[in-house]
Amino acid sequence: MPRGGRDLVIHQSEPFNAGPTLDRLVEGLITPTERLYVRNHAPVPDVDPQGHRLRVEGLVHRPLILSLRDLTERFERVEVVATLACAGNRRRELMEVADLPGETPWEPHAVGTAAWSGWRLADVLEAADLRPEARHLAFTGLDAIEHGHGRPEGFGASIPRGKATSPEVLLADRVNGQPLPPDHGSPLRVVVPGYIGARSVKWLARVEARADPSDNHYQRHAYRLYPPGLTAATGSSRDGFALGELPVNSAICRPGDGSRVPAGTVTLEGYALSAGREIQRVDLTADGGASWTQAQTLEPAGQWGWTLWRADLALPAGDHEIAVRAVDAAANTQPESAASLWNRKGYVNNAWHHIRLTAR
Ligand SMILES: Nc1nc2c(c(=O)[nH]1)N[C@H]1C(S)=C(S)[C@@H](COP(=O)(O)O)O[C@H]1N2
Ligand SMILES: [Mo]
Repeated sequence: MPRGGRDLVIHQSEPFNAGPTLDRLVEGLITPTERLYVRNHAPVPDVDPQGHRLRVEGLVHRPLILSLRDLTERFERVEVVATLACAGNRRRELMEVADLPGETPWEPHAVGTAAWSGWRLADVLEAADLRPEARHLAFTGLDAIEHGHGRPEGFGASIPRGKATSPEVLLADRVNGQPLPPDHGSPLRVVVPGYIGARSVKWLARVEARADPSDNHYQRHAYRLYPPGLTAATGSSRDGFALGELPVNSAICRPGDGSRVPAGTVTLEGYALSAGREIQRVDLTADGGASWTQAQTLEPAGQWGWTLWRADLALPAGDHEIAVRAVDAAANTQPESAASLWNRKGYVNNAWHHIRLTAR
């Protein structure tokens, strides 16, 4: 798929990092493939689907080498609607609190919802027959990433065995009814619904059953949540913990921040999501949290998809600051301030999302 002609805001062109305009993000429950955000750490590898082989090895009784045809013939094809969100989604707001040198200032657009299809990782692991000592499943991609030390390595991640054997985790070769485009991991990727996007490894070459989490840079050192106060100058990359499940989050996508709107009833729209939990409520405030209006939540996109919402607020002429927060089925909700969440890599900002509007 050509990269030009898409409605994406480009943060970096090589490696490609881009997300849709917020206005178009919530046009439908399913995000059209050309409007899915792209987060690449290195140039897209050119992988021939026919020649591609997936190795499943490590702590298994029966190591496997699988072509796409083997996957098709041996395993049941399933489709899962899932929202993927980058750990760096909404980082720009954290960068307003304190600088994060070298990091991408993502708007709330590093998120998208698609119908992923392929095979259950659980079924493939059953065929490989995991040994009892296997506690983590590690994934490696075919991209070649330079860290400035040692040889280039493929992007990697791992997830715990319990998640890896859950039915929603896929080895996917299709998205929204079409083969995966190169930017999204052609010909095969992992899709881990409910986890930070970084665990959904693209251009997947290898699944390794291990006793411990992956040693790959992106599992061991990056994508960790650091405690407050730790900066690049203090602490080591063993501080903090490796991120997995996403927290409850929401954002206002329409109207855009800074818009002028006619005074009176203003309709706001956006999304809310929580890792596999139902969104029970979406609250909006125009007075800093003194009073709240409940949004109407539209049909959710299944257990692993986001919930779109819409709310009508009465706004008299003047300047307004509107904030949103969501509440999930476990009563998890979002903290008020981004300042309280600032962390050294700028991950998982789920503070109330604000926009400014001028009504006249
Ligand atoms: N091989 C590989 N897999 C990868 C990445 C990558 O750079 N290389 N980026 C990860 C990150 S950080 C995210 S958020 C998602 C983004 O998936 P998308 O580009 O299909 O939206 O892919 C993940 N999988
Ligand atoms: Mo990410």
